Amino acid sequence: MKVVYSLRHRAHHPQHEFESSGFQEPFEHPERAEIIRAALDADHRFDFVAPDDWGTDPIDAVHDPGLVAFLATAWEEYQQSHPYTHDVVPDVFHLPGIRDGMGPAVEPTDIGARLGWWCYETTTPLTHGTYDAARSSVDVALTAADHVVAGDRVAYGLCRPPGHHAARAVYGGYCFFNNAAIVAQHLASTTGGKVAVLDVDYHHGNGTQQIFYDRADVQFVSLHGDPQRAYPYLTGHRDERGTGPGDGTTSNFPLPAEVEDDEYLTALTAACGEIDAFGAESIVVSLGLDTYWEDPICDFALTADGFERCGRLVRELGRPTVVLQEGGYATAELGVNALAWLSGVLSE
Ligand code: OKP
Ligand code: ZN
Repeated sequence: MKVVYSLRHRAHHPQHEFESSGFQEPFEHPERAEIIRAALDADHRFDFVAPDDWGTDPIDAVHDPGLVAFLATAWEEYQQSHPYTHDVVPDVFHLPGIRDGMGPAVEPTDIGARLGWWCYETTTPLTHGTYDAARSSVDVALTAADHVVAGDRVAYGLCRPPGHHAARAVYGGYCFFNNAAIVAQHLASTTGGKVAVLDVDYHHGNGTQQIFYDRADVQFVSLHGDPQRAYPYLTGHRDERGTGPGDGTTSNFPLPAEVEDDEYLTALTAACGEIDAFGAESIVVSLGLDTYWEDPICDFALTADGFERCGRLVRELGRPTVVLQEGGYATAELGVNALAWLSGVLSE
């Protein structure tokens, strides 16, 4: 299996994460990707390839072009008023209630205010190298997709930073550009066939769902912690099924805390059934490993053996598959867990 990896991910390395009313050590840090790289590198079944440069057009195909333009210069612009700031974070957010009944807001010109226009929460700092790392994550994802278009049954993009919380015109949740959505759009437009995004990260992929919510040709299927208790709280309920031409092309499986392998695999079997019924010709997997029992910020209870079984189920769908890394914060176990999931998807 091809593994697409770039060391440019390391340029995104926040010092702090403002979460639960305090500064934490960032959960989303460079070591995550390096642990996975080392585990796959030591296994002869994986061939490492470097990403190509895809430019910004595939990003602008799913995001507001203003988002790319903003992220390209925001960190440097912020230094002019706040020199030597390592982690740039918004402090005033664009919530619709501010102008309730007074018509829509217009984008401010102040850089601090623009941060809260494009970003929706406080745990996703911009650093000096964030834009470069986020661009490389997209390149990694698209290059993995390209190998699948060229005939590989499956390819893995070791994306970092992750992408599935980035919506059309806002970033957040450790995500800047929605790697999975960019790949799904690329596959839909280059192959002309139906595409399914299967999101198995613990957190609901609100960004991917939103981008394709009215689309008949791209399905979004997600298993995740119930938004009643789990980030991002506002999306991922069972009754969110798509809209307009996309009515029925979104499927959500919110799950209870402490869910174990067997119960999870039952839900995943149902999710795969929906993909089969939709008639997807290719599949993009948003692979979060934060469903692991020891994950420090989540509450599922999957094991490495469960991950292997999950990979097998996806394999049984028998479609060309692009697997993209999303979350997973039990750092020491990430290599073993990625290896387990990918071994499952490689099985015969
Ligand atoms: C990214 B991915 C809640 C803070 C939530 C953001 C979590 C982003 C997860 N108090 N912090 O889906 O793994
Ligand atoms: Zn997650």
